[in-house]
Amino acid sequence: MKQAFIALGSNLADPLNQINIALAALANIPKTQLVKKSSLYRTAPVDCPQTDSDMPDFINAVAELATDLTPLELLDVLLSIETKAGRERPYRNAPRVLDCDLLLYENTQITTEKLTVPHPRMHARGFVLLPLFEIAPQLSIPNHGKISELIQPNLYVGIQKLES
Ligand code: PH2
Ligand code: MG
Ligand code: MG
Repeated sequence: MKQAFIALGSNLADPLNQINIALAALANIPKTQLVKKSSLYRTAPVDCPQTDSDMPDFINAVAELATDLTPLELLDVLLSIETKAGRERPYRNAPRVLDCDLLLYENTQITTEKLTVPHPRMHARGFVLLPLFEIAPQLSIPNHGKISELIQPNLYVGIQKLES
């Protein structure tokens, strides 16, 4: 089976509940096992068009999967999980009930219109790196090196790990 990492995020319609439902949905993907899941994190919005005061905080988490699906098959399943949660896309980085991003698939690099792996902004985002580091401290990210070296003090700003 292949190793894949997924980032989950929500800041609408009871985000804590949305992320727990999404984790359960990941555990039910065909030909796939949920290997690990991170804690849930409450995170301040990053790169969102509304001012931070209007924009609700996110709940974020990361999961490790073992899968026999191809990256594009997995992407389609993730998009269907988002759709089932009621995801709409009114504009870029709009508030969302569920965002389900394929971060990494083995050590492969993919650049197509539909899919870019590693996820192009993951190496600079605390809301991805901190939960990812929690479950995979030895990980290396193609083109960006060891996750342990990407973790910098500034990434913790605006991020709170929730007790499980
Ligand atoms: N997702 C984004 C943009 N900004 N900020 C936080 N805190 N969490 C997210 O999941 C997030 C974001 C685009 O997908
Ligand atoms: Mg995203
Ligand atoms: Mg997305």
